[in-house]
Amino acid sequence: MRDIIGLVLGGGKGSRLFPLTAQRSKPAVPLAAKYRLIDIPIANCINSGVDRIYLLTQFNSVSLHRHIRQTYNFDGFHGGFVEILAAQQTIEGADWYQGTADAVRKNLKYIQQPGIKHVMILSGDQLYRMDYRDMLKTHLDAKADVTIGALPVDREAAKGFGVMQLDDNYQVKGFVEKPKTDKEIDSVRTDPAWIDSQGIESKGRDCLASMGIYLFNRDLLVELLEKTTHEDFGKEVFPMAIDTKQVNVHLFDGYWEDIGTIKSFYDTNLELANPNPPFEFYRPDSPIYTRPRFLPATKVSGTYIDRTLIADGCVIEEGTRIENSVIGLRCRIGKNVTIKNSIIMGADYFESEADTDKLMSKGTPIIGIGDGCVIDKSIIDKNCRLGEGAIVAPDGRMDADLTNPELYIRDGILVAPKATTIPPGWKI
Ligand code: ADQ
Ligand code: ADP
Repeated sequence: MRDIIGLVLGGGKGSRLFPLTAQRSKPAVPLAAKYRLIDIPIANCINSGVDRIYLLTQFNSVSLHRHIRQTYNFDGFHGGFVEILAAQQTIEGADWYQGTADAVRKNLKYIQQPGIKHVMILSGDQLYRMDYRDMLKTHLDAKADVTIGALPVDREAAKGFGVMQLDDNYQVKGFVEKPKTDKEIDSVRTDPAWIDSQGIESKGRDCLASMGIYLFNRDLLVELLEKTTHEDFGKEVFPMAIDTKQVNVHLFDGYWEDIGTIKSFYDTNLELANPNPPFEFYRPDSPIYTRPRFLPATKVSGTYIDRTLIADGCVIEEGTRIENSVIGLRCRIGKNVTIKNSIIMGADYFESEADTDKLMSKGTPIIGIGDGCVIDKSIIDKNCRLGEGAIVAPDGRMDADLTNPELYIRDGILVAPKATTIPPGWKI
């Protein structure tokens, strides 16, 4: 694996995860109580022996930089690194990455360094565990130019992906990005019997979806990007490359979720709080890493808690009830609070007693969830202040932008952006 580098595509405009991406770049969005999105592809790289990793992102938020710097330190003998390649500091400028291929093109100089033969291109917003060594083996055995991770999906799901069709030599001969009509899907359909013949139960699935995981021969990648102005891999690069290059697939049938929208992010996080979650963050042979923090254990008293993940450094007081939820780092949850079906991301820091005394004397809520609050179907980003007795829930609304306080409802989920203050007694 010494001749491979990993390139993680850390986010376009981030609009599908807004407002979680309002103040931070997408890779820094907190996940599963104590991780961040970027920890997933980086862990897969490290556990597969890919230890030279570039992270392409649109803006380099302070929290992303701190997280990478404090988490991923390789020793000097090892030669590994994780480096952030940010398009720029803000989203308005001219150098914004225009698409996935354009983002890679703008960083070709890093790929062209000596000793690199293969480039692994990964998405920054997916939850899965994969050993990329298996994918490299598939790629080398087939003497392929490019290998694409492929997941069998049904026709309905296929509409959200790049869909591939293979010829008799297992090479990709058809590629349609996000097919809309049945006719388009039929044009790239795969016989389920073929999927069964590969040792994967097709269970009615008749499409091969691109997982957005690409292994390129370095020189070919450079050639494809230098000779064209294609902006996107799925929309332009692959549909063109399949005519002239050997594009293969690496089949995968494990747990894999795209977490690039508020709805999928919410559903995936809550699924992780189940007693038997579909994805385990800890596995001795391939753990997911994150920043080591020196936080005290969580303190809980007189509380009913069910199907919930709770991170370190929280204080949860009496009479509180928490169900089917994710509670992030340093959460302060007051008395007689009800939290259901929600993600509370926690806080970046603990407020001192002097600070909280001052805030309370002015009637400003302190960071955390005030006594008597009720929270349902919501995502409360970090450092929010919920005043006593606030009722935070979408109240049946599906999509709305609220002001004063600034809150957003997306797909029936209420989202409070980072550091929002919700006054005591507030309700929608
Ligand atoms: P999408 O996920 O819709 O489809 P895209 O929006 O291009 O594709 O995102 C791919 C990854 O690149 C994501 O991690 C995204 O955040 C990141 N990204 C997007 N634009 C970027 C930019 N300008 N700069 C940096 N990073 C950027 C893709 C493929 C499909 C495939 C699905 C699988 O196009 O063929 O089926 O991924 O999820
Ligand atoms: P995480 O712990 O989730 O990785 P961050 O990296 O965003 O969170 O920030 C956590 C650390 O940053 C805290 O331990 C603290 O040292 C510092 N920090 C961030 N914001 C503040 C703030 N407003 N005041 C004081 N310290 C802060």
